[in-house]
Order: sequence, then C-alpha cells, then structure tokens
Amino acid sequence: MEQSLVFIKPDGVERGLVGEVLSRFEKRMIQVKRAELRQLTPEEVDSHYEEHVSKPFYPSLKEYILSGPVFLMVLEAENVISIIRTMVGVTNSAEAAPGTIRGDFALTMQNNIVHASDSPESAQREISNFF
Ligand code: 3AN
Repeated sequence: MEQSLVFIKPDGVERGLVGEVLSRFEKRMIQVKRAELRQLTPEEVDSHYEEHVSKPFYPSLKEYILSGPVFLMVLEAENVISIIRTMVGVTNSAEAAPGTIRGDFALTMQNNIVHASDSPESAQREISNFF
C-alpha cells in the first residue's frame, strides 16, 4: 500500500469544495487515513515547498497558502500517488483536462486548488512535515 499527502488549498476551503474533492477520492475507493482542517505555519510551508523557496513566485505562493486554513489528508491505496496525480491534473490549471480536479475547479497556475505528492519519497517527507 502506498500513501500520498494531499491538501485542499485555502481558496478551495473558502469556496466550500472540501466535500466535493474528498468525495472524488472516496468514490475512487481511496482510503482516507487522516484528515485535518488547519492553518499551516510559515515554517511548515517553507519545509513543504523546499524546492521552490528560492524561486521568484515563492513569496506569492507562500502568502496564498497561508491566507487561510488548508484541508490536509493522508490517502492510501495501491499506486495512489500516480492515480491521484492523474485525478488532480497538470500544474497549470488553465491547461488541465476537464474531469480532473484542477480542470473542473481552477483556472490559474498558482491557485490550483490542491496539492498532491509526486513521489513516494516526497509523500513520506510531506506526511512527516504535517503529522
Ligand atoms: P504540483 O503542485 O503540480 O506538484 P509544483 O510542485 O511544480 O506543482 O508547484 C507547487 C505549487 O507552486 C503549485 N501547485 C503552484 O501553486 C505553485 N507554482 C508552481 N509553478 C508556479 C509558477 N510558475 N508560477 C506561480 N506558481 C507556481
């Protein structure tokens, strides 16, 4: 069994999309192992986005992620990381296919509604950063 760290970003929470997004995972028979709505700390955000901290878009990304609570989830199934990345869609929501979470609920690169781990190593690091 594999686990992925997924979170719904502040605008998704604010727009009332937690149930909608969670229900897609549940209907796919992905198990919810942990779930928590909370405000992240600046330290958690820096550590989560360690590969992006020196990039020009990072200050704006950090401000966005800290703008309200996020809905954190640890999800589990066989090959769950790639299954969820397919369900989420490409990073730039403007190009995400209809039927994906970003393709249905988001429009821009930064405000792309959800984060989902991209490898088993990232998943392990991200889960221990938040839980
Ligand atoms: P993904 O979330 O699809 O794994 P990453 O890890 O490349 O994509 O990017 C992490 C987050 O950083 C994205 N979800 C997005 O919010 C933001 N981001 C990435 N690239 C850009 C960019 N060029 N401009 C603005 N925000 C970006």
